[in-house]
Amino acid sequence: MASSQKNLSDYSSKNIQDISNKKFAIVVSEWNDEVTEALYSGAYETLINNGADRNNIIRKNVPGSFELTLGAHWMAAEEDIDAVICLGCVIQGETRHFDFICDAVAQGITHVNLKFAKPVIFGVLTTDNQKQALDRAGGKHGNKGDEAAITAIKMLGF
Ligand code: DLZ
Repeated sequence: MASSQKNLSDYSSKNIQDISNKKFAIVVSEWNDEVTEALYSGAYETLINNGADRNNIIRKNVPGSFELTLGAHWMAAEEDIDAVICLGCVIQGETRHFDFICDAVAQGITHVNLKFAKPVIFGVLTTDNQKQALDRAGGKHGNKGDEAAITAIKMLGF
């Protein structure tokens, strides 16, 4: 297991369960793809390391983080999907675009959670620059993709 990959037991002894029959959708934003691909690798490997079946992990791409909400909605609407993990990276620019995207995706994902009563995980980095993002996508601050996967597993054990 790579050093950035986590098992559930690294975080907590609670909610450990068999996820071999659980079906996951991972929705990945293509913006800042160096970061989001690293988040995806972390999330995917963490699901596998905790017992998920690779045939039960579906990946879908969306153009940007703003589209994560609709991508998550489409996946959560599938009856056989147990949890959705949304991965994105929004980097502060010179305009207020950052604020609009961050607010929209946070509220949108919250709404999808409640509409479908399924875990829909907010694995979106919101950083000042790319370095901060890479530090959190397998760098010195770990991998938020791992944490998003662990969060999904823990919520399935609720
Ligand atoms: C337009 C835009 C900008 C400026 N920055 C980002 C970003 O840092 N991260 C991200 O995921 N997406 C960005 N986008 C694209 C928007 O999320 C969205 O795809 C477009 O506004 C079209 O709806």
